[in-house]
Amino acid sequence: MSGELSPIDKAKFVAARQAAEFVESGMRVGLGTGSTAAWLVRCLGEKVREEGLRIKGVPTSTRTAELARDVGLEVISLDEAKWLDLTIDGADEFDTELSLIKGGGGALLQEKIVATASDQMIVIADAAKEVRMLGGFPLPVEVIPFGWQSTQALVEEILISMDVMGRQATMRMNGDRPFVTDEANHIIDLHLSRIGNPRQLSMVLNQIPGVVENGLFIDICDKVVIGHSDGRVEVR
Ligand code: ABF
Repeated sequence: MSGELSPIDKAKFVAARQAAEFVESGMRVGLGTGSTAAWLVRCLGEKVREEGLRIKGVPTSTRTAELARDVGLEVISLDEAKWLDLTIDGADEFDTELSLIKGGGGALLQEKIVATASDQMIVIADAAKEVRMLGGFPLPVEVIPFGWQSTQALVEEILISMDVMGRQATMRMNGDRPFVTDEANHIIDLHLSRIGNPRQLSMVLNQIPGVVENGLFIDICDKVVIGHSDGRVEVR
């Protein structure tokens, strides 16, 4: 399945393969989005076909749902599952407290809903995703389309009042149109460089009426499986 991989893909693959070992028959499993999570879905597909693993998967995006079905996983909705044993997903950044930035792939809302409806969340990532302080990766904020420019102005005002480093907020685009999420919303990316107090920033952002959710995942992740390009894997 893995063939000849680039160093970064090898790191993602070994993390995903290791994390797949935490999945047991009978589990309801949240399936993340992104290239690392795609490796996980393929590894689980292989286990279903070759080892008789029986699981029900709840995808966090239409992309992941398609891939999961293609590799032979049984796919159900979160409403059908109601609660999950485990979610495994990628991340854009993680720190020593296992706080995360997610949403670079545009699926943060479903990812957060699925992860918080799970007994356990495991993040799979290549070693380059580890940071001392979150914020180098632009923080995605999902906003409803109605009045998004007013919402963006409010977000910018709040960043100024919080004295957060780097205050640029940009609408994510898809060609010449705003990017549209699976939930028909838009995403504003915050270019902050460093986020000194992620918990406070997350709470303040989510109080703005047009904001649906933001990409800071705090106290959600239980474990990180880190893949290295030489094939080593660390679990924290
Ligand atoms: C999802 O995919 C996201 O929350 C995160 O933005 C992204 C990570 O992508 P990749 O695994 O391709 O680096 O997990």
